[in-house]
Amino acid sequence: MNRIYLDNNATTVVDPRVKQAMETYWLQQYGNPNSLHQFGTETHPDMGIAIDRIYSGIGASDDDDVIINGCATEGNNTVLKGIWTDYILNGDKTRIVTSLVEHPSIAHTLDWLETQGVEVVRLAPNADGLITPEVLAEGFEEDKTALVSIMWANNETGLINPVRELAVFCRDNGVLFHTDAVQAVGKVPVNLKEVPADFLTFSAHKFHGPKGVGGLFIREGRNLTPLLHGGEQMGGRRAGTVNVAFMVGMGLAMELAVEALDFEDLKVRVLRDRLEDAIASLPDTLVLGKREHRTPNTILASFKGIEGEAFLWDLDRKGVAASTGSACSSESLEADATLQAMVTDVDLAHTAVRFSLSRFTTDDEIDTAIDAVEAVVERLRSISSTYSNKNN
Ligand code: 7TS
Repeated sequence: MNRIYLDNNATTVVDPRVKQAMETYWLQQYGNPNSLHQFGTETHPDMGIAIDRIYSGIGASDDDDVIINGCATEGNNTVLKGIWTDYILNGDKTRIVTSLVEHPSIAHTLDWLETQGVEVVRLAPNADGLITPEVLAEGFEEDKTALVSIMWANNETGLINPVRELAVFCRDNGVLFHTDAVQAVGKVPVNLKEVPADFLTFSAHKFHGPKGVGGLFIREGRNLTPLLHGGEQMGGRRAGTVNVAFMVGMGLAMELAVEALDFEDLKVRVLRDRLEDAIASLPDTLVLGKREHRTPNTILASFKGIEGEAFLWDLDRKGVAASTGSACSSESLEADATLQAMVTDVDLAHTAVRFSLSRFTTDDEIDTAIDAVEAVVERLRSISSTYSNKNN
């Protein structure tokens, strides 16, 4: 059975060109880039190309910093804990403003910072599921607020926040702004020349790069105490020997993802819409979030009367991989915080399933996935007493 992967918001397949570009760093160019001998220095040109690709991919300027790190979780922790150290512990601010629908790498870090005395304001999205400047204005007191951290695109719904407006609002009010752009890079244009964010995080494995490498953009002149102290790598902003292979892989993956943005917007969107239309045409089914507000690859659907986990297991047996919201919270088998914040109907929160496509998803795969979804819905509803009682 050919397996079909529709869980690209959890992670993506590495682009074969990226894998190829990384191969030389295991057995040939394995030097430490900080070493003075040739083994070390011969890695520099490729690292320079990777950095150029990354800067150009997100529209960073030469004077900005982009720290290559281990993952977006690290980037998010670096920002939040750095802000705490620099502006709350050693400053006169008290508050970090965020949303109720952030990834656990933001939400749980802020839960911990709250135990350390940080005042955390968690904004509920508006009726469209978005955090707008109007929503932000409610939790915002510029004298108290050290940082606003709002994700660019949500990993579960695909909803895209108006990040440019949020960043402008923060800049105009003299407050630092961070955005977790993990689900935006490679799906929608991310241009830091147009979006005046101070900090931005991304992760290579969400755009067909390797797992275990990410990046943190820090705009020129912004202070941020490092999370990892040690050597002088990354200009002293993140210690630890640079993983050259992964950095090179991320650089190429970024360039390829940016090149494929039009394809993402046209081809991936068409496939997504076809799957979404088929899902939405099933009885008692709901897709969350307006299409025009979402990334082109994501569907979060709720099938009334069917537990999300039961749906996934059945679908997996038919060779189709999807997920219940975020893989980072799916082990709990509970509806996660994002869904609870997004939907008022508890039933809905327990029945939501995420389908996320990529530029490697094919027409045939979508045909097969549609057949599988229809068959699973029919089977599970036929055995679900809750559903039949409600509908008789
Ligand atoms: N931020 C967002 C918005 C994410 O979607 C994820 C991963 C991360 C941060 C963490 O990235 P990492 O580089 O540390 O792995 N999101 C998901 C998901 O939705 N399902 O599995 C992982």
